[in-house]
Amino acid sequence: MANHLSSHEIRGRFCRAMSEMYRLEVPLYGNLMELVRDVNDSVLARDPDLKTRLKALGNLERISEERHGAIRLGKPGELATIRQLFAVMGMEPVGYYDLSVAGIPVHSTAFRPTDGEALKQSPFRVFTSLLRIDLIEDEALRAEAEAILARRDIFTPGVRALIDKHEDEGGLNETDAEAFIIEALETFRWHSDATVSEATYKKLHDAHRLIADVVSFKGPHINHLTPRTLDIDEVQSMMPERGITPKAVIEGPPPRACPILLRQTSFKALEEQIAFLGKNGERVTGHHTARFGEIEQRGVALTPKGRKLYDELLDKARGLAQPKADGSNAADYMAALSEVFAPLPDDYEALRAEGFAYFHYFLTEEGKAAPDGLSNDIDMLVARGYVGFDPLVYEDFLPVSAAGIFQSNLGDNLASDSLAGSNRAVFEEALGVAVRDEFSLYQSLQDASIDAVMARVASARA
Ligand code: OOG
Ligand code: NI
Repeated sequence: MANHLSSHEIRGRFCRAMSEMYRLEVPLYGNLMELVRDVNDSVLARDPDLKTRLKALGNLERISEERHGAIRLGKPGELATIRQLFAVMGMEPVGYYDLSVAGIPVHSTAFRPTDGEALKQSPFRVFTSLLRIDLIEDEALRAEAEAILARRDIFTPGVRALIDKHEDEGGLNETDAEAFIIEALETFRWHSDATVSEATYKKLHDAHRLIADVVSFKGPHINHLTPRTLDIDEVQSMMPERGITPKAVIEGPPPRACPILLRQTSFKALEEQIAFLGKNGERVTGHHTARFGEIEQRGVALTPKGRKLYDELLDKARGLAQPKADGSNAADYMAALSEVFAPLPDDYEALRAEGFAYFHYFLTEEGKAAPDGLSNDIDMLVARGYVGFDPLVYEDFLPVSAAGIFQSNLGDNLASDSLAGSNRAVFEEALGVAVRDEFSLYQSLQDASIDAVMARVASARA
C-alpha cells in the first residue's frame, strides 16, 4: 500500500512549521504565544469544570496547538491553486466574507477542516482574501497592478508537483509530505525585497494600503498567526506588561459566562524595512507595515436564529457607541455592548432550549444505566438527565470583526465607506467550487451526536 499520511497529520505538522517560521520572522508573536500559554494554564487551574468539559470533547490537547493565520492573494489563479494546496491538508473553503462593505477591497473565505475528527486532531484555519482589483478606480493603475501580478508565481514548482501527485494518488507518503510542507511554506514566507519601485508602491499605497501589500511582493506572506486563549480579557490586559500594544477594543460579543462565537484582539502591525526596486536594478531602502499578531477566544457556534440576533444586537451596540481607533471611547463601547446583549441568554441550557446555539449531545452515566423508559425525544432525555450536551466550538470568522482587525493593522485612519457590492459568484468562480455553508456543517455535527445517542437508546431497548 501507498502508506499515505493522514491529512490531519500533514495539517498539524504544517501548522507547527508555519508557527516556527512566523516566530522567527516576528519575534513578538513568540511573546504573545507565551502569554497565551500562561493565561490558558491559569484558567484551567482555576476552572476545573471547563477543563473537564474540554477534555470530554477531546478539545483539551488542541487548545495550545490551535491557531489561525491569514493571507491576501492577488489574482484568481492563485485562489484556485491555494484551494488545491489546502486540500492536501484536509482544509476546505467555508463561508464567504465580503469586506468591501467596510471599505476594504477584498473578499474572503476560511480554509479549515470540517468534520468532527479532523477538528479534534488539528483545527488549523487560514482566512484567505482575494484582492478585488475591480475596485481600483484609476484604470491605468488597475492595468499596472494586473500586469505586475501576472508576472508572479507564488507557488514553487515542487509544491505544484506534489499537489498533482496528491490528486493523482489520493495522498502523500512520509517523504512526500515532508517535502510538501517545506515547499508549501515558501508561499507564506516574508520577502523584504519588493518587486516594484518606490514610485509604484506609493501609487498603490495611495489607492489603498492593502493594494500595496498584495501587489508589491513576491508572495502572500502570512500576515498574522492567532493562538486561541481561554480568557481574552486577561490576555488583553496583560499585553502591555509583556511589551505588546493591543488594539483599542476586543472585537465581537461582550465577555460572558457562556462565550459565544468569537472574540478577537490584535497588536499593531510592525513597521518593517523593505527594499524597493531601483531604476538600474539596485535596491532602495523603504518601509512597509503589514504583519501583526492576534489572539482569539472561541465560544459556542450559533444557529441562524442565534446569529441573526447577534448581528442585530451588534448593530445596535455600534449605533450607540462606534468604537474609535484611538480607544478614547473603549469603555463606553464595552458598556453599550454588555447592555445591548442582555436579550441573548447567558446560559447553555437556555441557548439550547431556545435554539440559539449548536451542541454535541451524549448519553450520561444515568442514561447508560437506565435503558428502560428512554424516549426518543432529545429534549425529554435532557430533561430527565439521561442526555447531556456540550457547546460546539465556533470554527469560523465574523465579518464585522474581521473588518476591525483589517482596519487596525492597515492604519486606523482608513476611510470605511462602503465600496461596490459583494461579488460572491466571481469569488467562487476563481475558487473553482462553491464555498461550504458553515451552518450546515454545525448542524451535521449536532445531528450526528443525536443519532449516536438514539442508536444507543434503540439498542438498549432491543
Ligand atoms: C485578515 C483579517 C481578518 C480575522 O481573524 O478576522 C482576520 C487580514 O488582515 O488579512 O484574520
Ligand atoms: Ni485573524
